[in-house]
Amino acid sequence: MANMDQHPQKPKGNGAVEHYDAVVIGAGFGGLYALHYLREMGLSVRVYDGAAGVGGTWWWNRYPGARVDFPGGPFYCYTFSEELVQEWDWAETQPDQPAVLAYLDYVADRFNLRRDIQLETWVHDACYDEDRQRWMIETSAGARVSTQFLICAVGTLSAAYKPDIPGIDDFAGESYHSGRWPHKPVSFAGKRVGVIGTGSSGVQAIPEIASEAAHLTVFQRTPQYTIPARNRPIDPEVIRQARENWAAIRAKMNASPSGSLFEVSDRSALDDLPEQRQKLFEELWQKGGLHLLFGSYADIVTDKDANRTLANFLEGKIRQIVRDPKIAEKLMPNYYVGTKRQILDNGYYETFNRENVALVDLREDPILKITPAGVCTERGEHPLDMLVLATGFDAISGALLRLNPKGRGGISLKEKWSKRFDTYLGLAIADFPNLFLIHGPGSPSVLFNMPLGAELESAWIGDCVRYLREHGLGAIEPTSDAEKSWDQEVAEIANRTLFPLTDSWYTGANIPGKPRQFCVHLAGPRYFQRISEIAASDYKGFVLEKKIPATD
Ligand code: N01
Repeated sequence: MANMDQHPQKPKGNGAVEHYDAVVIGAGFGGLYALHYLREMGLSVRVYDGAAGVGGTWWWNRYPGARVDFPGGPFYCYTFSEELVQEWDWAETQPDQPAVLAYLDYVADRFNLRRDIQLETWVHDACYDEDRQRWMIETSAGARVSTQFLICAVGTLSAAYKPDIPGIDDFAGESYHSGRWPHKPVSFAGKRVGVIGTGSSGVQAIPEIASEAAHLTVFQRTPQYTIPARNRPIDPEVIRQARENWAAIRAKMNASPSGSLFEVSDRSALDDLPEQRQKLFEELWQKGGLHLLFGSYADIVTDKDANRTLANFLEGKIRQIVRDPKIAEKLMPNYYVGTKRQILDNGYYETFNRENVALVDLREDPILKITPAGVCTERGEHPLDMLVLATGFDAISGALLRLNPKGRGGISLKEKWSKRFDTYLGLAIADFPNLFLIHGPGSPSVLFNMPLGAELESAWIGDCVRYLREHGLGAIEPTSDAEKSWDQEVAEIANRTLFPLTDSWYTGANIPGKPRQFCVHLAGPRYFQRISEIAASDYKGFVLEKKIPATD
C-alpha cells in the first residue's frame, strides 16, 4: 500500500542531540492536550507534526462537506477547562471542518501551546535505548532527539489509503484524496468529476460536489446505510445549559457508553409491535443524527433480528427517497446496520435523483484500470476531468506502523504487529517501554467521544509519568501476559455484538492483507474505570524498572 506522506529527510544537523522529557507525535485533539497536561506537570515537551498547522485529522480532512459525525458543538470538544467552555461559541449542531479547526487553533493559542510544537516535521525513526531508558528519534528536519517518554498521538484515521488500482497515478486531470485535500480552493464547476468510495467521506462530499459539478459519477463498491445529520444552528438554550452545568454534563458524558448525552434505551426492538417501532424510528429519523442508532433500542447492534428491524426501516427510506427503483436497489446495503461507522449525511440519497449524477455499481461492473482520461470499468470508459479518492484510511494501527518504532532488542512494531495489534489497555505495548498510545488499538478510540477519550487517556499517561518520577522509576512496560488478557477482554466484549461480523475498517477488512482484528474496546466508561483501577493498583500488568543513573 502506497504511503501518501513520504517526505525526504533533510541533511542531519551538527550531530547535537536535543533532550526532552517527553516527545508527542501529532498535534490533533490528543497531542495538543497531552502537551498541555505534561507541560503543566513541569515536563519539557516537544510536539512534532507533519502538517503545516495544528488540528490533526481536522487539518487534513478539508474535503467539501466534512463535518463532525458525532453530537457536536459543546459536546465534541475539550472538557478540561471550564473557561474554554465558557469562551468558545459553537454555531451548529454538526460543526464543519473549518469550525473545528478554528477551535483547535484557538486552543493552541489560548494555552500557549505553539511554542512547543514543531510543524511540517515527520518523525522518521524512533528507537528505544535500553541502557538509557530513553527513546532516540530522528525527524525529517534532520534533528536527533532524546526523550524519556514517547507519546504517539498519531491519529486513528490519518494514514490515508490509496488503493492499488492499475494506472491510478496515470490520471491526467486533477486528483485528490479526501484525507489529503489541498489547501487551495478546488472548483468543480463545469467539470466531470468521479468519486471512488462511499464511506463517510464520500457520502459527505458527494452532495456538495454534485451541486457544483457539470457531471458526477459515483463509483460504489459497498452501499452504506446513512442517516440525515439534520445539521442546524445550536439552540442557545443548549449552550447556556452546557455552560451552567458543565461539571454535571462532563460527568454524564464520562459515564455514557459513547461519551455523549444520548439517552440510551434499555428496550429491545423486538418488544414493540411493528407499528410502534415504525413510529419511533420515524420520529428519530426526523430528529436526525445518531439518535436513531443510539436512542431507539438497546439491541440494535447486538441482536440480528433487532438489527433487521432498523435495516428494514432504512431500506424503506432509500426506496422512498430515490425515484429510480433500479438506482435505489443498487444503493441497498447488505450488512448489519451500525456495525460500520454510522454515516450522517446531508442529502446523500437525494443526490441520486439529480440529472447530473450517475451511479456505477462496481459489484456488477468493476474498475479495470484508471487511464489519463478517466476510469475504465468492464462496461466502458468514464471520461473525467477530476478524480476524488474517498477510499479511506489504514485505520487505528496504520499511522503507528508507518512510524514503526523499534523497541527492546531492536524489535520493530511491524514485526511485533505482523499478525495481531496487541496492546495493554490500548495505551502501551510490551517490548516498547515508555511508549504510550492515545486512541491505540484496544482502547475505545473511534467508538467513544474522541476529544473526551483523548483527554482521559492523556491524563492517565501524565499521571503514570508522575508516578514513575515520584517512585524513582525509569521505565514502564506491560507484560505479554497482560497484553494477552487485554486482547481477550476486547474480543469478548466485541463478540457480544454484531461488529466483528462485518467487513469494515474497524476490523481491518478495508486494507488488503491486513490482519483481521476488531481493535476497539466497546465498553467506554468501564474501560476508563479499569485503567484508573490499574493505575491505583500500582500499575498491575506492567513491569516497572528502577531509574538507571543518567550517563548523558
Ligand atoms: O473511508 P471508508 P472514509 N475500489 O473506509 C471504497 C471518519 N471520518 O474516509 O466499502 C473501489 O469508510 C470503500 O469500498 P468498500 C469516519 O469515522 C469522519 O469514508 O471497501 N472502492 C469505501 O466505500 C469514517 O468512517 C468524518 O467496498 C474502494 C470507501 O472507499 C472514517 O473516517 C468524516 C476501493 C472508503 O470508505 C473513514 O471514512 C470523514 C477500491 N479499490 C471520515 N478501496 C467526520 O465527520 C476503497 N474503496 C469526523
